[in-house]
Amino acid sequence: MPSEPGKTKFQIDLRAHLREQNISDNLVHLICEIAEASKYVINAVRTGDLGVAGTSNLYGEEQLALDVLSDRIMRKRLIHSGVVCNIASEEMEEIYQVTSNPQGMFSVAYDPLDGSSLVDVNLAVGTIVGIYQGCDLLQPGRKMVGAMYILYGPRVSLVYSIGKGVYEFTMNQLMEFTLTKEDVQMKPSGDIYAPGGLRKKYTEENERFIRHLEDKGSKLRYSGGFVPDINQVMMKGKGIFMYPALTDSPNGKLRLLFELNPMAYLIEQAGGAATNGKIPILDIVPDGLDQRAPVYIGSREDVEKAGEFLNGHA
Ligand code: FDP
Repeated sequence: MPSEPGKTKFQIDLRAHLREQNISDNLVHLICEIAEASKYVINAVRTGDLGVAGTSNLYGEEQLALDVLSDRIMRKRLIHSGVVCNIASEEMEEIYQVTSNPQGMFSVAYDPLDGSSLVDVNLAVGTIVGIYQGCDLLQPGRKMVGAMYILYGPRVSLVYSIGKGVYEFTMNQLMEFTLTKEDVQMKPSGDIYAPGGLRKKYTEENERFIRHLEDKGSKLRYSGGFVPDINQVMMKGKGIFMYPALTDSPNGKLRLLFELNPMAYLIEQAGGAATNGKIPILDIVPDGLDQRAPVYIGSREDVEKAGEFLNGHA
């Protein structure tokens, strides 16, 4: 990959890198706008009031909960980007139409602040984004043209793919995203597992799968934040995250459009896999914005093994 004159490859910033990817100017613009929005989200996370919607500040103005504020930041940026057709967010009940003309436009499904219940205990949270060409958001995730997440941890990192591998950028002291990892790849199997959900509500099949992971020497590595937990699996290049069906919630907890599809797209691009136990997450045809699904995502062989346990073949 050619570098900007005077810069080594790993100092290249997001915009310069995207311009080298042979994609439309609109898509470059969109990804950069989302990256810009994330700078305001991280500022809100670092300095904002902690999830006290409905309370007033010193001036008697109503305070917004951080997830609501993050949603407004993202939505405003997307609306004014000039390249977005439809927007769906975990914080909105309906699709927000910016324009009905799909020409050269993209639609975006996002979770502005995933894991917001972790902010008050100062754990890592993130923004998750899926990008579709045109105006249709209710398509299988495999139709996405790009996906990304921004992780607000001790450092801020942005991990994206437009179907040409997975790249990680990290925010520097000037609040620019510069390339820190390219062509992120998952190993076929790993020794980390991150299991969401209350274990006493696991089905017998999931219980047996967990015991299998423990027997093979996998270590528990679960923070309770989907973005940092996936980031760990992806950047260590091994292991599995799961949020299974529970006895009282057969579709698990995590949402297909806002959480699972973007992460499944990124993990598949890194050579991993993501399934609901029956079919790949990216092949699920969504029947609504709020659709949920069980998920097993990470190293390919570990995800396949989950399927074997769930389908009684193990
Ligand atoms: P949160 O409720 O804190 O917003 O989907 C949201 C999410 O967090 C994910 O980030 C996380 O993986 C999951 O829920 C955690 O759920 P459990 O506490 O049930 O494990």
